[in-house]
Amino acid sequence: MADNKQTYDANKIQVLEGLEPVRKRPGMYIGSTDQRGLHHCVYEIVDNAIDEAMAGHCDHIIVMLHDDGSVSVEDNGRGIPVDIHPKTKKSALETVLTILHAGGKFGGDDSGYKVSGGLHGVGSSVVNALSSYLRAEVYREGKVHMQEYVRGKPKADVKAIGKTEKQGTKIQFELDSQIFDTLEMSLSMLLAHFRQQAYLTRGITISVMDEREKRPEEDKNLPRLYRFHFDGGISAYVRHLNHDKQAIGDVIWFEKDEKDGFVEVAIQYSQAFQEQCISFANNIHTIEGGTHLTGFKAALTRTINAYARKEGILKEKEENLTADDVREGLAAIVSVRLKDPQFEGQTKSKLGNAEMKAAVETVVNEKLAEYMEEHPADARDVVGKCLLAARARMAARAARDAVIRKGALEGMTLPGKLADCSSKDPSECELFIVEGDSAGGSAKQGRNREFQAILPLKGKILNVEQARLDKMLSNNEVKSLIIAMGMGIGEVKDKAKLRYHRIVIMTDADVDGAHIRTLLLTLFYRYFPELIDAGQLYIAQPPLYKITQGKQSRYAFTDQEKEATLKEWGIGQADLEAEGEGEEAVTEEVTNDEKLQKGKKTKDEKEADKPKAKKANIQRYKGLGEMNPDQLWETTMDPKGRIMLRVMLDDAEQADAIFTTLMGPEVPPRKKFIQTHAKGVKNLDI
Ligand code: 2B7
Repeated sequence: MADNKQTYDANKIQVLEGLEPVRKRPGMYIGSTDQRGLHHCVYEIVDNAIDEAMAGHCDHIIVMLHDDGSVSVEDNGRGIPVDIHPKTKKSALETVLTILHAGGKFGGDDSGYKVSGGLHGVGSSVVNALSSYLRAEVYREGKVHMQEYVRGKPKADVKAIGKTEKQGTKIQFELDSQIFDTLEMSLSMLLAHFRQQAYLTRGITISVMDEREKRPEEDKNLPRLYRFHFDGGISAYVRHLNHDKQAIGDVIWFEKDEKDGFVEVAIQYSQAFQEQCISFANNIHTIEGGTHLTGFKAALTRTINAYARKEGILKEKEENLTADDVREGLAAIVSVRLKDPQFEGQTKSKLGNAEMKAAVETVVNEKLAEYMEEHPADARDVVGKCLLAARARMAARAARDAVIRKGALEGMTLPGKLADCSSKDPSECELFIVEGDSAGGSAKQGRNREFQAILPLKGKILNVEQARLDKMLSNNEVKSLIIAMGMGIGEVKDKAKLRYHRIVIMTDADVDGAHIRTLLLTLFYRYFPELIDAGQLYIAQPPLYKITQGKQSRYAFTDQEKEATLKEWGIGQADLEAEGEGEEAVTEEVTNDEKLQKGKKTKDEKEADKPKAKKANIQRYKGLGEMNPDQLWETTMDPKGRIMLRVMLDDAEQADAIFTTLMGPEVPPRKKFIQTHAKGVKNLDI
């Protein structure tokens, strides 16, 4: 009896846990308190609406970014119940929003594993805890019910505030500046997520509206209204992934309920070389893959080999196609739903449930074989593509082996133009990849040689999107970079040997610089994605302007910052030197000697020393080489003052689409991209 009582109490305590722990350790619940965590909160609320949709009660979700900084999410589901819950003596609505681990208790029908998201319904209370204000409205049985909260605490009981014909739930919340480092949402990142979620739940509509007056730089050119609706679900997703590639056959789609979970797969081949397999467990993007993906790959290899043998396309003496061969040019979505997903790995984005390997394998073996039987023409084209990949692989391997054997990488001495740092502890070392010798010179003199290494690259590097590994390795710029990084590439890659834990791309703020940056990003995205996943790749942000007035001067990193400074210092057009040369006053070019002489004052700095009434001057930096080493250090390289963008692959397939468009062999889509984005290119230097 005593035991029983204890268990009962323990259960009760667990069920009734309040929200204090969430505010104390927000990272435990939402991962982080940076922008990612901020977005995560929006996703948690939307996940509940998606669950309601997956239960078959809701088909439209509206997400709004309001001008006051709040976000609202509305669905047309059944509405969260508002009647009093017997245990908590509070309304179900209040219970869902104020009690941790209350999730699932009000699910009504036991929908089992048909859930999205990671927090299983505790998400709403977590978001409530982290919001300085939250307002819930429930439209149910003809009435509007409402409750407001401040930092998770109800201001009053739920009350009926009016009548309505509507059904559903609306939650509006303002995340708490006491908790988050930033409150600025990135529309582009939210959109990528909602688009993905809409693909995964076919038939639902997710509308997104951005009503903010002040928008972050990256959102400035985006429309304010979006509507994601895909009747084709993940088939449409695959079609989207291949939209500018040359497809081979139709999208192959199938789904099946297995005893351990639900499996849905869509695949389509194209003439591309790269593969794109994106996997999900309960709508969560499993970036690191896991058992479901392993099962998929195994079944794909097995089924295609079996078919090729049976049809005599693969001769008796020929070797089997490898797993890599059957994935060249493959776009695939693997989506599973299961009761108790276990997420493992560095970023908790790898599915660990062993039973899902067999589940996916069984379904794909059965359904893919069936499809190939029924569509022999497509099946032959697919096998043909895989055979081509196999032949290319064998040829490339021979070539690459020769390159590697010749010692192109291993045991090769560091490239001569690398100015290495003195520290040998990779965790504190940084490698700056700099465009051109003159910028390289400034960087070499300006750096802290203790932990910063400089690798100047000359001119255009190879476009790796269109080259195979063996050709890539014969390109000197690429080779220098790979040797400098020290971790090898392809089959001989070993991340433990990476010599710098931060890799920084530092290019000019002009069109050439942007091109080189894209080429480098393509190289990293295709061949070193683990560095991007680990957050070790950065883009340096050199200033665009230096504004000087009298003795004071300031750097501006964007046009907005420049304008703000001019305003703050009361500088009008008339106060600028060298008027009449377009919008900005252009100063004389700084000579090379001045650039390279460390510490020596540049002409305009000397000018600035002279007492002058109000005359002001704007120096526009066209390239890194125009900055003297001190300036480059102070503005761009000094860890204390610099701003660097971390390259992230939150939206890997979007990046893939951009790389394919910009770097791939097809000209028309590239032209289109450049035209539609040309407006966004500022400071176009021609
Ligand atoms: C596990 C908890 C969180 N819930 C319900 C019912 C409907 C419902 C919800 C929701 C986000 C923003 C607008 C069930 C489930 C709570 O119990 S949560 N709709 N939408 C939502 O949060 N949207 C429900 C059974 C019968 N009637 C209603």
